[in-house]
Amino acid sequence: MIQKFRKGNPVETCAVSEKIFLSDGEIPFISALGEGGFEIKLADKDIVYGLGEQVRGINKRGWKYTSCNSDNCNHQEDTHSLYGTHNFFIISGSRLFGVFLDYAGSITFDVGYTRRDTMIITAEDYDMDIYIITGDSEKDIVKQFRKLIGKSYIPPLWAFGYGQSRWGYKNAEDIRSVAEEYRKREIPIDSIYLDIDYMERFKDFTVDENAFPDFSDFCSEMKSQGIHLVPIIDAGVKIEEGYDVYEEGVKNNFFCKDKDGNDFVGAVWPGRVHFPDFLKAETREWFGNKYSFLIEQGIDGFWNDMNEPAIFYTEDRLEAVIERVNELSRGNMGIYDYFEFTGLVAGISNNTGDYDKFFHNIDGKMISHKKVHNLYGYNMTRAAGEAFEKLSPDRRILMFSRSSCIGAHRYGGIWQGDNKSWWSHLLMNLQMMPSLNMAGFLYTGADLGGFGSNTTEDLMLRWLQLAAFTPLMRNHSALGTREQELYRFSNCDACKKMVEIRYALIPYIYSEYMKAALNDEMMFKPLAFDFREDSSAAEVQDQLLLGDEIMLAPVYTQNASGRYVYLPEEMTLVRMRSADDFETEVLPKGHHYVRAELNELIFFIRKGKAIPMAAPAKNTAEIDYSTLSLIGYEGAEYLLYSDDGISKDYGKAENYRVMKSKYSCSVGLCT
Ligand code: MIG
Repeated sequence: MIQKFRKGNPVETCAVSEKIFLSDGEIPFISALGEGGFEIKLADKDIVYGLGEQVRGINKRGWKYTSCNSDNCNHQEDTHSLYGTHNFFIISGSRLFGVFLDYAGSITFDVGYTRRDTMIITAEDYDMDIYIITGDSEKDIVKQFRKLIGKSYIPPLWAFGYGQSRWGYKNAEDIRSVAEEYRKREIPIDSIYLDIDYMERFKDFTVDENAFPDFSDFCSEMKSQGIHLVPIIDAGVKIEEGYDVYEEGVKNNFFCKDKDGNDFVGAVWPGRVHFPDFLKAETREWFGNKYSFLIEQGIDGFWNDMNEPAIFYTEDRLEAVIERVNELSRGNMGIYDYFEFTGLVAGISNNTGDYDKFFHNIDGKMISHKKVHNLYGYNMTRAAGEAFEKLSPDRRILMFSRSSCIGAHRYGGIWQGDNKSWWSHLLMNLQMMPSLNMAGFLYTGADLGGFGSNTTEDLMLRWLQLAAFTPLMRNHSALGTREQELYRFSNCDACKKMVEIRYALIPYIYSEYMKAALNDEMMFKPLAFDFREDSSAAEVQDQLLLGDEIMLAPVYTQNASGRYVYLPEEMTLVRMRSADDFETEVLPKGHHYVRAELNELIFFIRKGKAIPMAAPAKNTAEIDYSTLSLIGYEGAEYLLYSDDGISKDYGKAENYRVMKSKYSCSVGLCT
């Protein structure tokens, strides 16, 4: 059951796509605080699931999280905000209920941080809709919530293939050489990403003609090798006379305004920019149609970046800081002056104080950006998604964004932002999957190998063993870091085998993705969502269930040749060195130490279940669905979903077929 309550006069966020009538009376489970906030009592063993893109464990208890979309490349235990806002959580234990706060501004969830037995929710103001969802189980609550917010975005099948990206590829030659190196070693690949350097001086919807002399020919050349190019689009539009996007935006009042009604100026990669007012339908339509510039040249996938929006500086803040720094540096700088100086300089970028310097036009009213901050990236992606419906009515286009809010899940996926090449971020990648699924984001994954800092070949190999299962499987790294294309490493052959395993698993991964999307379900679940009565399962923070068939328990520590795993029931361990070199072993319910050498990917098949596997393929187009095998338990059935992977008339009866395994598979493949 879903109950909706309203406080004050909320901004329409379009997070919810089903109309629900307001309930009268008291809000259950939540009590009001004097200042306008809320509190929820937590019993000793209550678990708090959700909050989407946030640091820390699957159980969110014991920290303070703020929904305020931030371009923050420090994803640490003490981080409060990342790029997305997903104000949905479930409390499970002494009571079971879900809460969604439909709100566009900054909001803080103190989940037993100040007092272990209390969750305290405070916001900038209390103009918000509050949804309380009750149900039989966590899964039931998630399903009701997902129905409320509308169907999740569905990408093309090729977006489930391996993608290679790096900030620093400069021109067609660089891209060709990446493709060539993968081809030479026969490592499967479906996509190569174009980061900001493909543009002419970082201008959206331009291509640098020196770097890519004939872009559409280059797209076809890559397509003929089975490779999709995926360009980045940034939120800020460069201020430059003669640049059509800038000029049209100014002429039609498509940009956010400052307090005097002038187009607001910020600085990002292109230098001085205006920010499109994506909260306006006309701006969305205009900006969304601009993607056709690239679609017409053969592009069928995009990633939207810098859309929190990230602001390197605003001119007035920069001036004020420089002035103060000049004052401070006159004479001998005392130690406190020195700290003021470093603090001021460090605080120039992405300063939340800049959010009330610009305004959106919502139904003719000027609304401070601060009040609707978390809707910005969402509406950039929505602009693209709405336009794609018209520009490409019959064929899916890949879209994923950095910033998001609930609602954006209908238009695209998200990647998990600027992580680092740290072992702890491999674990974080895993821990974020279920909370993102709860919020409707199914197409997701982290920068494989780590974005910032230098990766190592063992981290890459272990990360591949998790990313082999995430819908987005993209190796991406930052300018200036160690190069991390798989062919850079001495263990390239082992890495290649992990990618081959991914391709063998794609029929299963795609099938589970589609079932989750079409039925408003989670693809990745905490163990306790299926093993509700098992108090040991409730504690597990480093394993996940994938669909109803698999349990994941990747190794995420360095120099380990195995790990402890908890099995909530008997399962079959699968230890794979390559798609056709693996062994299986039935393990009883309980705690186990499971061996997994560096080159061995381990996962578990649940009791009585089986999963389909394909023969390894060079890319998704070559996966042979006619010769799938099942591995798993004797007599197990698997409901396979498959379709052409590109058209939009999914979910027809003929897309489903039941596969049945005839033999016990503890000795290997069987059909
Ligand atoms: O200020 O486009 O998260 O994936 O490589 C950095 C350059 C801007 C941030 C994205 C990252 C991308 C990078 N971008």
